[in-house]
Amino acid sequence: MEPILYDYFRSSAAFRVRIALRLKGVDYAAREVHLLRDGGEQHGDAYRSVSPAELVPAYDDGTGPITQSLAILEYLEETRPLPPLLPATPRERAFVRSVALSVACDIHPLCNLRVQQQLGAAFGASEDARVAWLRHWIALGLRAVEAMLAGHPRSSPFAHGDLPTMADLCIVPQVTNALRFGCDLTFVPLITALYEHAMSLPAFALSAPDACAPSL
Ligand SMILES: N[C@@H](CCC(=O)N[C@@H](CS)C(=O)NCC(=O)O)C(=O)O
Repeated sequence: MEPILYDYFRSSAAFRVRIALRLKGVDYAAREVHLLRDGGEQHGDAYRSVSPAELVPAYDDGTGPITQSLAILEYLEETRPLPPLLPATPRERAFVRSVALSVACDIHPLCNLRVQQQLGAAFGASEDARVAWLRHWIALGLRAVEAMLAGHPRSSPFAHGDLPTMADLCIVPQVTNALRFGCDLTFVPLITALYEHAMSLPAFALSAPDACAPSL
């Protein structure tokens, strides 16, 4: 069966997987789960049977749905090893994973849609307050990632040398979100250069929200 990606164009977690699928040349069918329509299609019974956590992405190649973008990336890496998204040695892989997890575990969850909705519903946070929240956590997290890159001998043009890895697949969507929310990125020059380089490549540019927005 043709693999299915349960997807939403603005989802940065799904963006990670879209890049991986393009880099690895996997043809797939995107199935939109609209995170805002009708109160959020992720909360409907149909999608809950795919993702009990009610989050995108999910990926199903016929073996049953896999949730969590990093688990999907690892699965793709094991089942479709070329081109690799992890480097050759355990120490290098640890670096790549630590950068990827810094984005996926330390920044992204604080900025998720349901967190923003709860800030408004339970604490009366205004739109401005929610944007300030997002900018705060994104800046804090990206500052850490910038320092990790600065301490790494091969952090150009990608986080680990000449080829994209899971680290870049997490950084680039996070920067896309940061730009969307008007974050000042002048204090993270390595990340900014990495983003610009990555987005000059089709696998990244064609997976970005602007390129994947559903046509009206
Ligand atoms: N850790 C999960 C995070 C998934 C996630 O939070 N997805 C967001 C979109 S980027 C979502 O579905 N949000 C829906 C909501 O907050 O209701 C992963 O990496 O896949």
